Amino acid sequence: MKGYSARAEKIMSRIEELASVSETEQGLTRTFGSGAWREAALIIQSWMQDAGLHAWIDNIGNVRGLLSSPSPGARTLVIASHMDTVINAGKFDGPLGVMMGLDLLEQLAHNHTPLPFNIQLVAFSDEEGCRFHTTYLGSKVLAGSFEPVLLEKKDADGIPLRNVIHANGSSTGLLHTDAIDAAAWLGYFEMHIEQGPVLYDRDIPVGIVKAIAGQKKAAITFEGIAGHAGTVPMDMRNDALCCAAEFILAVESIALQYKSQIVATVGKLEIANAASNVIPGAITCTLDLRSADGGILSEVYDTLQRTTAAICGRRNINFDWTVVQETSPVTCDLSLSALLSGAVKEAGYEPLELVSGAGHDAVAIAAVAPVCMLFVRCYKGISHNPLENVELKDIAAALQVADNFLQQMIYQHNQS
Ligand code: HGY
Ligand code: MN
Ligand code: MN
Repeated sequence: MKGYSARAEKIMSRIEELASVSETEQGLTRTFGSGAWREAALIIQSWMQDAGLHAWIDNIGNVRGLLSSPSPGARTLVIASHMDTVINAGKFDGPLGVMMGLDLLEQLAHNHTPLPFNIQLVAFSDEEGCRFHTTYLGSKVLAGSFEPVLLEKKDADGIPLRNVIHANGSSTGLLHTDAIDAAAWLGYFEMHIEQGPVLYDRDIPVGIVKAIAGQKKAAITFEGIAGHAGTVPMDMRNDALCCAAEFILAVESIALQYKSQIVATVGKLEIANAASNVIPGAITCTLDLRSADGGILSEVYDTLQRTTAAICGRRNINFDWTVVQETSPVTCDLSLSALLSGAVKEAGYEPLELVSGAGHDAVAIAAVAPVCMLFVRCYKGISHNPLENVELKDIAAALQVADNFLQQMIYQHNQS
């Protein structure tokens, strides 16, 4: 179970290969249901099969590889992360966890390690939610919490999710059969880049995730009156963009008041019928609010809604506020995290606990199973950016920790 450097190099070469599978000429973009997404799924499935796993692609596009235990009625440990990306992404966010999981199972299969529990590797099909603006589609199906209403979600071209699933040859009527029954779960383990600067600043290769921040996401539309840029006097305008600008600065200033507990981002803004000589009449933008403290999250969210109403009232602008997603903060399982902490120490590293500001598929799985996560250091914490980078030695360190963790789990279950 050694040879971590060689194993890390194989993982890195697979990550590089997946990074070349993109729906864009320049950069890496691989969103749900695209040709590149389908191509990557087939590549991952073939690697799983070569590793000796029973592999298949389910109806939501998750790529799944199973190592079965000889014990009848054995429960299942899922090791997973996602294969979809944001727009112009880095190559490690998601694929690192899948490729490290594939390596772990490849080793177990190669060594014919008798397993007291099943281990299922999953490459989730849509964690980022970039195409349909709702995240965790793949992990929700696995957890049995996929809401059929999501099938009506439309992408920027007006194509419903339902159609994309059918176009990929899958059946929306069978999505419920792809869930792992709640009683069958043993636990969930995800390896992921930290996407923050702590491990880099502390010069530690790995970290244990204590909790995952809760999120409230909204789409907000500001409706003013479009007009001629040359003829409407300044004090007679209903300029939707100026209203949105005041809203955006209010988001920043309110979040700064809670800066140690919350982050707030307006990541997308669209001007309807934009033209340099037209007073903007309609704006749509997004709000992404996160906190590990559910109370603070709700308090700031409510404050922002009231503030928005006041700004629009003063400016005589109508606004519409639509909730896109709400997820409560998730606490990782204490006993699995304790095992992970022991595995970190056994590998000779300081067991540092971190809260994840980024969302992960573990959030959806936490509803049905105990979850734990191992963070891997990334360059200056940069992520959702082509500059995202991970060093081979840190992949090797994380593999050693993950091996220790799995061996501990196997040992514990053989004792019980
Ligand atoms: O937005 C997130 O936290 C994750 O990258 N989906
Ligand atoms: Mn991710
Ligand atoms: Mn991401």
